[in-house]
Amino acid sequence: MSLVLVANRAPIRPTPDGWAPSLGGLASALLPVLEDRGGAWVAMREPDEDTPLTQTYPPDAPAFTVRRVPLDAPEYQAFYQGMANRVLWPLAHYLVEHVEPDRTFREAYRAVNRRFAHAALDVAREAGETAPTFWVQDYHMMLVPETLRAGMPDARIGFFWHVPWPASEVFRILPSARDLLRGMLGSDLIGFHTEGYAENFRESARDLLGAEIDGETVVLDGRRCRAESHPIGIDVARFEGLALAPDAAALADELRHDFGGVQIVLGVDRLDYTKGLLLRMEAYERFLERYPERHGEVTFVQIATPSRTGVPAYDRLKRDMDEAAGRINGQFARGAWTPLHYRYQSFDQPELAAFYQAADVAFVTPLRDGMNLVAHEFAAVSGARADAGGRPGALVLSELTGAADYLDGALLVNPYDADGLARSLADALDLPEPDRRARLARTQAAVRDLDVHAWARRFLESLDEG
Ligand code: GDG
Repeated sequence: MSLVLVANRAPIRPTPDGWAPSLGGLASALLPVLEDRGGAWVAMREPDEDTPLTQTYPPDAPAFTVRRVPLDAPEYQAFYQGMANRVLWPLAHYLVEHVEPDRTFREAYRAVNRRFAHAALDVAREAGETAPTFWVQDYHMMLVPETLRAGMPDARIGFFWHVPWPASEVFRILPSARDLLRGMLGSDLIGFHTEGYAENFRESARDLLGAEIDGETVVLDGRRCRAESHPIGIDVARFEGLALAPDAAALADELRHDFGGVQIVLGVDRLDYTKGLLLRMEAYERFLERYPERHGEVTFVQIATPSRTGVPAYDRLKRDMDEAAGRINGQFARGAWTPLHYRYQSFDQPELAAFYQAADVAFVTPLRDGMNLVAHEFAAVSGARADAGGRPGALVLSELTGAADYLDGALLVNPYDADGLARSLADALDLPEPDRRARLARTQAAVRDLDVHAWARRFLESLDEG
């Protein structure tokens, strides 16, 4: 039976020489599944985008269809920049002060979700399917399952939620909380990164809708929907391959040289207030104040990839980060030593892998994060390098990430505790090599176990069985 994926972003992007897979874990995990099973991927077309509404892929041996739902500028603003990015995103991450409930956002979200669901139903019908498998992705699409269920009662409907599910008392802040829950409960199976998030979801359904909970299953109006933990991972082979590519070690050496040959602490994040970037900068300042003997021996490289520009909170964060970076270098730089290298730009994956490889410590301190794949990528690259005789890196990881539940061997920290972060950073830099190696090997084993291809297989198997 074929598979119809519904996700905000399309799995392929136009390039100067045709089409290429989109970057990111989701496309790399799900493209092979779609190529194998056949079916379709339904995604948004942004207002300024010039892509076909329907195309088959790959062009030379079509295996599946990409169907785009075109959004005009006001819809994009209210549905995507508004409801998704200014309401659901901060709420899921417990950052309630950023939540801006707004009726126009809510209405646009409902209308756009309906269009996504109808596009998915159309594409299935055109293929002659009456009971396909739908797999809906993330917080942009909460109302899609309900409409799919009404249109095709016999379909199998899966949903994956990529961010944290907050405590029921936090989720209920939303005026549309009950509608959103009902929308999701059109699914047969909803996957979360951790058992904690799945439990919060079940509690929300019980508290707000009066649903019954039977083990992992939510029962509402006689319909059953399972909420399970299905932790996502990365394309491990791809990152290990990047680490071991012929010029990878030379590229990493070059970076180390460019940064002055000192110990490197690395942060890689989308520029997003959930990632704890400002507190991380403060903690690094604290570290420099507390350990003057380390001046000249360490540098902090923070890569912040531009994200959601035009949303006021993100534009504000950009200014605050510029200010913090200026302050740190202004106060602490001496002679040829630069304590902080702040890069507001994106890099291609081989470059990113070179940064992972060059780093002594990855400093991953989100305030909340559904999983956090940067931690996985760092461990995969640094681990592959260490296995090939290179230096192992250490991972400092926020305990408020999904990854902290799984990545054994990481040094766990509270991202709100600047003193604790400063101390952990010093500990990580001082970890004796055998200890680093042993810890990294444990983390690497966990990362391999969560490989994104296994994630997709396990989820779809569970959906098929239920
Ligand atoms: C959401 C959830 C969950 C970053 N800068 C560059 C670049 N990246 C890539 C990283 C990594 C990805 O972006 C970031 O993934 P994360 O998991 O860390 O965070 P979100 O983007 O917030 O993802 C999260 C995830 O969904 C999956 O379910 O883990 O909790 O919030 O892959 O490598 N990639 C390239 N250049 C960059 O400059 N090429």
